[in-house]
Amino acid sequence: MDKPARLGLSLDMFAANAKRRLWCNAQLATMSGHGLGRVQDGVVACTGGRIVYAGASHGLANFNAEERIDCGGRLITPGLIDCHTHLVYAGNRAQEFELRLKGASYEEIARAGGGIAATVEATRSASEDELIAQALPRLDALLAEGVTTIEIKSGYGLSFAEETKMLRAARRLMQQRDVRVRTSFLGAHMVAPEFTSDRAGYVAELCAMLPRLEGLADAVDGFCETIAFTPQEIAMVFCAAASAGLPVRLHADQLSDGGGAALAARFRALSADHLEFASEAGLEAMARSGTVAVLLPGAYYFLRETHPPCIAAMRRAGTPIAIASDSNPGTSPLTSLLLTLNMGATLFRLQVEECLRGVTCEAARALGLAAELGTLEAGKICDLAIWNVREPAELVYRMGFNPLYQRIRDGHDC
Ligand code: DI6
Ligand code: FE
Repeated sequence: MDKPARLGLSLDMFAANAKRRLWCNAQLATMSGHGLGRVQDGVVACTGGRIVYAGASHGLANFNAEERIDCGGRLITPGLIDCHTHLVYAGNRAQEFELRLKGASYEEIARAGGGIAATVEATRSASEDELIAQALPRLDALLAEGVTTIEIKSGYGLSFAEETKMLRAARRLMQQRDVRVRTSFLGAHMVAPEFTSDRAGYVAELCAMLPRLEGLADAVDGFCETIAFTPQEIAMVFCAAASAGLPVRLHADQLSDGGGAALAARFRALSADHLEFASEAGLEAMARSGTVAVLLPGAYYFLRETHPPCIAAMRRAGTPIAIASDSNPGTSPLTSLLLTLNMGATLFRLQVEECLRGVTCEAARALGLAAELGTLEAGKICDLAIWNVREPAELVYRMGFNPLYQRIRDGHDC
């Protein structure tokens, strides 16, 4: 049970992609339907990188496998999806962390020129290759725990050239590692230093950037907060995103209730993220628009300046819930999705199935990829995580322990 997870590109991936492979003698958490979709004595069959069957072994008919993989009773889940990260950036903010330990608040540090601005300076000074080199160890930590898809935001460049540098670096990670990357344009993270006395000018500039991204971003994100952008400013960016044909998502109601949840719902955002201060009406509007609530317990834990989001209101409203690392240098220097699950359960009192759905099917939905990823179902891309555990709860319960046995992406070992 102790085979180390292999990282990097597997050389035979192209040949393996076409293969008819069968994983048998496994427990499954398919994540289809409403719960964990548990199957004892399950199998997953795959052809051409797609699942053709996932379920009880006795239900599989006429599959002529070229390769049969005995899983020894291990648990198979969909490959994990980290649907909110700021993985690409330069430098770190350990010194700010020390200031915060001495009593300074996040907002005080931001207003004094630290915070996001400090990372913007470091990121602008780094080349695209340097950004990749600095992101890789963080990415490797996530992949080692079964992540197969990751969302990465820009937002530390704040000019067209610097934002697109970040997005290109994020996309190029797919050439360096066996992972699927989805990118979000987060130019509306902070007003660029060149525009501090011309906020409206910066927002107009952002809107003008969107049609020029040329496929580098899969979505447009924004930071709606007293220390960042107002709902009116975000609405302008979202209108420009709609014109450019890009879906939106929002950092909403993290430090105060700015009506971000309702704003996201109004624009039918894929997700609204954080939501510590979201109103019940906002969460209800999100449920109606199918906007996923992405919870980020790492930021809540690390900042210690907020209260937990109101999970009870989300459950009452039926708001879909995902959970993500928010990996970033300022508020969540976290590169473990398994620890994120544990934090979701211990800090937010999420149930095991809410946590696991939050990094599989609901995370896929938050990225607009629910038709392709996030469950073990016929027709979906065959991204799997095979674990040295028997019970799904073990993935949430442990802290700082990695039971990954094997990662499978597009049907091949990686
Ligand atoms: N909310 C956050 O928690 C991060 N960005 C955002 O919009 C913080 C990013 C940072 O402090 O560098
Ligand atoms: Fe974030």
